[in-house]
Amino acid sequence: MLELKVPDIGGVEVPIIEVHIKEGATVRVDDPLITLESDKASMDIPSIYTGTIEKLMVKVGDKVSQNQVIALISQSQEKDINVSSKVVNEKIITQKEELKYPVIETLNSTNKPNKPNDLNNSIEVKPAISVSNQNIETVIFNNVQHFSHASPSVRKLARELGISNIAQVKGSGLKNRITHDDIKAYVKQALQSNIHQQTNNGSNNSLASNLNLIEWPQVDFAKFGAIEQKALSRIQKLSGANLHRNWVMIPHVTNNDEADITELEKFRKKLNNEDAGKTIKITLLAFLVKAVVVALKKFPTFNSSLVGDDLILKKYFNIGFAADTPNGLVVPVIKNVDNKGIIEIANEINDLAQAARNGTLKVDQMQGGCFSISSLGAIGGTTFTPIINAPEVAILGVCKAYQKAMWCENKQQFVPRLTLPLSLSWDHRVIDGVMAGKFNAYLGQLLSDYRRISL
Ligand code: CAO
Repeated sequence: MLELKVPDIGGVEVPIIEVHIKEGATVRVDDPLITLESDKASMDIPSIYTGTIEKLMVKVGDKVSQNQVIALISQSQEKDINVSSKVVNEKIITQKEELKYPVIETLNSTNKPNKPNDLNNSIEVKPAISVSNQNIETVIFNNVQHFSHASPSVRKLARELGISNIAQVKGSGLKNRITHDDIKAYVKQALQSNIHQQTNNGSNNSLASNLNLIEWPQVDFAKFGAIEQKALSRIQKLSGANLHRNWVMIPHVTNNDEADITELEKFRKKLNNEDAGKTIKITLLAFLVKAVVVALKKFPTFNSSLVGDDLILKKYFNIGFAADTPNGLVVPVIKNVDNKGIIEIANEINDLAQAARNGTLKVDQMQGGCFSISSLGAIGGTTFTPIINAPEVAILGVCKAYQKAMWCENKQQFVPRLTLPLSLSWDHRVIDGVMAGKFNAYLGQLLSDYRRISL
């Protein structure tokens, strides 16, 4: 029985991050036994014997130093391929050489090998590694094709990018060796299919972990003054998670435009005066909902959802509207708006907003939306960026109408016109700027002269 020991690694204790062998397994010369990783580098410790691992003496997380026994091995009769301590110096090795000899490389280097330090021949295990005087700055390319298929730096990159099993990565290098580019291509593909999957099933997987962001700032606010801690409501947590996903996943663009609603507002007031005390108040929102549906019919792409590489174009017209409730934001949906008149829509807005505020909104009253409207008109503002309500592809934000001085050709003077700011956010994967501009302009035309709705 022979001992497989840690070679000279520079007089330091280094943690084991991977153990490549198990008891009973057969290893060959140059097969990696364990991988060590310091702050600066990772390295494989290769076997110098061919045989069967009888006893494994270490585990992941153990800190090891020179001469520590990694495993006991019973040597097979197969003649060991002598591990050459020859290191390829000061030249870029050929592919043939690369297979034969270990190459020393710093973690931050490109493919060009660095000049190695001298190998320490006094240790029992003939090392296929080299160390600097102060720190482990070097790693070995260990090209035993039948085992690891990848250098330590490639494996380190894989670990950093969250690949738990490097065997899943297809190697494009010599003898299927996995390269840095293979790792990057694998991660890119995984990310793309993850995004597709999330688009398809609306799941809220943590993309953030893939974004490699720095940590969120931890602040002791009480250090700076009095504070009160209050838990978010259930609705805030739910809507917040949805809004966050939508903001991160959808490339938003917002077009701002205006509509002259002077005549529409006169008409609305007239209707409300006629019906005063009889039925529900007809709100501007009801007119907006109806006008949006006419615009959706003219621009069907706005009434779609992106599923993988396909657009699902909807032939029904369900419009959601953001309702502010004491517990947070909800979006009730008015179904089949194209079959409803303004008064019916106004009634439904009233009922749904009431239910939203009472907390009695049913799940199906918030489902099936095609397009949403967020109206802050009663409050104020000039423009804002509404967040698209996935899987919808656009949303209309409305701010407070104001009197704008408009040049009147006939009268050759400025006249006050009630002007409604329209902020249209759209998904740039589905809609382009020209189409969005046209949609907003068309909506403006409809609101400016509501007779166009019936055309
Ligand atoms: N410009 C000027 N005034 C407006 C207006 C606009 N764009 N929109 C509404 N108003 C006025 C109305 O005319 C009404 O005034 P009168 O009582 O004098 O007629 C007043 O504001 C109240 O509006 P309303 O009763 O007509 O309600 P609404 O249809 O505007 O809104 C609802 C209903 C449910 C959308 C609203 O109550 C609400 O919850 N809004 C908040 C939406 C929200 O939270 N959006 C942000 C989402 S992102 O966080």
